[in-house]
Amino acid sequence: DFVVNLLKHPTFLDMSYTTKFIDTTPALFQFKRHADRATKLLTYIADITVNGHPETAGRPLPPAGARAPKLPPVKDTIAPGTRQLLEAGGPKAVAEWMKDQTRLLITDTTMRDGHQSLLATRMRSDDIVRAAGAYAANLPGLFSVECWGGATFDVAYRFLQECPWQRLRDIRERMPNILTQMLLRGANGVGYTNYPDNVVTFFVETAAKSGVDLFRVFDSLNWVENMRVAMDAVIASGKICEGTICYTGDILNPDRAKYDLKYYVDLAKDLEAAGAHVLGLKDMAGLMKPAAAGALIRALKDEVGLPVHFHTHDTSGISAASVLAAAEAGVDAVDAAMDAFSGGTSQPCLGSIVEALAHGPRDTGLDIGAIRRLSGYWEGVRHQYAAFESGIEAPASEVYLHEMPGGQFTNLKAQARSLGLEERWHEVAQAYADANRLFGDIVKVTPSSKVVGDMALMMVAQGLSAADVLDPAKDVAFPDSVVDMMRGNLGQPPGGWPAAISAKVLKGETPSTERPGKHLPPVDLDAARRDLRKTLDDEEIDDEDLAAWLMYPKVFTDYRLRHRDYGPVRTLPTPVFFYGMKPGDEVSVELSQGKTLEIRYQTRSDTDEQGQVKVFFELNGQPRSVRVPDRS
Ligand code: BTN
Ligand code: 3PY
Ligand code: ZN
Repeated sequence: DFVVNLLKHPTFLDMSYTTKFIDTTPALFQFKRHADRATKLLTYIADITVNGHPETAGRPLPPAGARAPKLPPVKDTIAPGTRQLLEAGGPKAVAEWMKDQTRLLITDTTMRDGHQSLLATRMRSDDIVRAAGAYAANLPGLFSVECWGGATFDVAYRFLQECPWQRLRDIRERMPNILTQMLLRGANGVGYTNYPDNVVTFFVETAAKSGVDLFRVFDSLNWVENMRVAMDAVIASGKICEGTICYTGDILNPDRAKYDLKYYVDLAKDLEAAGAHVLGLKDMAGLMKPAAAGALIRALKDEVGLPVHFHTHDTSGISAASVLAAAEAGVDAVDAAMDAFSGGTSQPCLGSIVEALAHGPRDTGLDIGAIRRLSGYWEGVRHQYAAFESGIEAPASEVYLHEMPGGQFTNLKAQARSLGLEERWHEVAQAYADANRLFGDIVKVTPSSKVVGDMALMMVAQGLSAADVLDPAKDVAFPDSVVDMMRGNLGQPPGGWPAAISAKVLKGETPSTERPGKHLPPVDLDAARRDLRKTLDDEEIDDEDLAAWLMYPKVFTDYRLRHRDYGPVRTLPTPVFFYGMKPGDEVSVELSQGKTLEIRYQTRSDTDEQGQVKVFFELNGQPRSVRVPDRS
């Protein structure tokens, strides 16, 4: 029962189950509310220095002697790129241009899926934005840079205490020539549930204004009906709509006939008819074997008029072979991650794909030296996040059994650990496969993948087999997410939900088979903005804030309340943010253009009778001290 309660606990459900000291001691920072930004930052640094950061406690440290990530020399001119094509000719011109290229077009996913899949999405804006100018100048021939959406949106607010919109605007400003790409979960936006149509539309409009050029839109059950609102909003905004198929099963395996070649080709035609400019082929778990990639892409190129953009994950270790097969079959663009952020649950290796195709018909034309040098920067960045490494040591063919998306794998492993099931991981993997079959063999990608994961953890924790789950004589307490999905609140899978599991979960309740958004009343945006302003003591609420709050009311307000206390912590270097400072350390922090703080840590006092520690700094040459509670 402990496990069922935990699985049903709201913080577990919304994925904020990481314990955070600050949530349990809200009064801690109250008195600093009106302090200036520098004092807030010094207090934050002092607190982390004395008490550590809750997210890195007990986790591996960055390698001893790791040096700060160093950017390569950046060329002093920025050549025009795909962004200029979009501006000059609009999305259809970009699509036509894609089809005209003989070279293979490359998307770099490092800033989104790369760290989402390898480092629990924890990469901070400071490390990302710093690289954007080098991409613009040194790699202007990239097709796009995936840098926004998916899990990066809520993780920025929730765990990094920074604004994802500012990240987007900063990237856009420094990288004006390459398309920025985001991952949008259709009617689920960047969240885990269906939102009202006008909320989805408002989010897309705001993202388009703040700098997204290409929206990869998918639905977690491949239900095109549930993608239209998001796709229409992208099309209306003048940006590129990449209508996306999620790939599951195995088109080569007659036992997986539910997802055969015809299924995917029909889906592609539906997406083309729905107005997609580009066809996305999203292999989120890395299941597309090389021969399948060749056959599927040949069929799509033959039967659909759209350029095809292939995305995969390297969990199996052979995804680069699929990319090469796709290239051979005529795919227009593929995703890859910079070498230092590639492999494993992430994308295949960008530099190696460029090398493999060099001097052949699909030569990417990218500068391999520029790629190596930028990857050197990313290597330094990755070292800073050792605390978030998953510890996966080798490729795993087990992925073909469980079919977990790369972005979920490490997350589910962490959940299993928090339930004391880490040693039973292979049972979790088997249960995940069993749960998938119970649900009728569905597409597993956020948010449907989370439901299958919840179900798998429950089955392992309670020792239930698939037969036990269906046994009418056995009372099973299903996770709330499972009940929600069976009610129809994530939409409909091909063929509907199996009667057996539906009846057992819903106990006679009639599920909805309509599009969830059809029944969600529109949100009054003006009233919502006024309410939010009231909650935040009349602080200014712009469209970006409102769009965030509509999807994540608690996550967003908590972020804003913490911001009053911590100040602009996004400006701190990553090691300082996660580990504080050591005596003699000195950092330079750019608060805004032209306003820089030189912060030098000197020393700290012993803990006094009130449990407080006094921490001594030099701020721009002047002595300053702050007091923080010792909770260590
Ligand atoms: C977050 O984890 O919500 C954002 C990072 C800030 C965590 C701070 S560090 C100072 C204070 N002490 C904690 O244990 N948490 C907050
Ligand atoms: C996400 O939705 O965050 C994903 O990465 C799905 O693959
Ligand atoms: Zn992915």
